[in-house]
Amino acid sequence: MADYRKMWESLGMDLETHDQLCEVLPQAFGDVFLSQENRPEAMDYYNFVIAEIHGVRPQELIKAQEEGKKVFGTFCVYVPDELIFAANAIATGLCGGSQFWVPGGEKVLPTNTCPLIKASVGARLDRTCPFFRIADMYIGETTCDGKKKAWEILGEDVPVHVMDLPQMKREKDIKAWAEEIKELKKVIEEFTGNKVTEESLSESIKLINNKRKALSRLYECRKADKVPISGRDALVISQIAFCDDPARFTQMTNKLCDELEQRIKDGISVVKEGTKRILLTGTPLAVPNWKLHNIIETSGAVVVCEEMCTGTRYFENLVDETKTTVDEQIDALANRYMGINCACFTPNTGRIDDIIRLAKEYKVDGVIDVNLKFCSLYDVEGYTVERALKEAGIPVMGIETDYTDNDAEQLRTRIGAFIEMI
Ligand code: BJ8
Repeated sequence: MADYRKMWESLGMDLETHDQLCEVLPQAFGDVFLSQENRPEAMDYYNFVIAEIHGVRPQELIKAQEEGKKVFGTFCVYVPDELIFAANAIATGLCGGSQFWVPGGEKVLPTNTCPLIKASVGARLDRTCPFFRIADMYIGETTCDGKKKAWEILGEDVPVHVMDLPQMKREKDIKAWAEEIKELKKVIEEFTGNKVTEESLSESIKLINNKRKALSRLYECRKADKVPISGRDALVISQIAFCDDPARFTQMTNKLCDELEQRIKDGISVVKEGTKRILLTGTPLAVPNWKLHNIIETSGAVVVCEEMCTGTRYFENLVDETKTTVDEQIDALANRYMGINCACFTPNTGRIDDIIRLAKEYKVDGVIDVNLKFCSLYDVEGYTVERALKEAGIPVMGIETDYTDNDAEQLRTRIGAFIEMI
């Protein structure tokens, strides 16, 4: 990795602790990714992004700030990035996926809080992630109780705007979400000093839709009988989508898809014939959480789809590009974002329908329903998910895990047995 110490220092980071993270990440990436055979050549770009994850993109963001742009750190896939880019600002995802940050979060949060929240808070308070230092403002939402309270703690350290996400999907809830988006527009305009116009919003709607289309094309390739890309590689691409420059990400992902489509034509697969195909569903896998994919794919199966926020929930459904006034565009945004099926909604039958549909589309042999420890939303919904899958005759296994490696062997045994059985 190039030397970014000066930059990290100027961000007020704790260099000593951060060095420990820099030491373990390349090893983990090497073990999980570079050890794979027959990877698509276009993965080189994503390898580079991960190798330089605390360097290249942070440097770009700082340069943009020097040119007068604001950077917004966003937490959940309900936050409409389109508005941020339309105000000539930059959005970057902030969810934390490493155990490294968890103890920092536990200093201020109860231990029995989900690791995603603890890691995100720890990354900020321990000053060990450049993205958390760079963001001028954080945008959170009211998806779950843990996050709602975490914003109050983070708000003491950095400006935080919280969007009040409705928890039902009635007509009036969609209207309420449109109002929240309008409110966010005001906040962003004031903070950046830039106006969101019909033209700029129309442009950014296209920009983000194009990213969705590229991801959707990637997932389409994973439906092929001969699987052209591993689940691990697809996962890291989904994770990078949250922080990369959207136009470049789209271009690189389309380039990768060209290669994958050629592989499909040539009948090239990254796994041998008969390898069991798995759909993962549940709580998101924020970067660098590669644990489950790694276990599954080194136990004789391949992950072909993720019904997750680091997966189909992130890119399915486009924002209507035909609207011509800002108010109509905001309604279109509200409609698209309220179509995401997070377990914080009640009822959330759309998610069950999605899982069954995806299981068929990706021709999976089994579904693994994963829950991050202490996330009661997905834990409770697991009951309905697993019942529906059983009724549909699709083998399913529920697991609960966190970011540590303590349960890796136990998971390997259980997942191995599941793969044997299906
Ligand atoms: S839209 S899944 S990204 S909220 S896992 S922090 S819910 S306790 S991450 Fe999520 Fe948005 Fe929903 Fe997706 Fe809380 Fe559960 Fe933790 Fe969660």
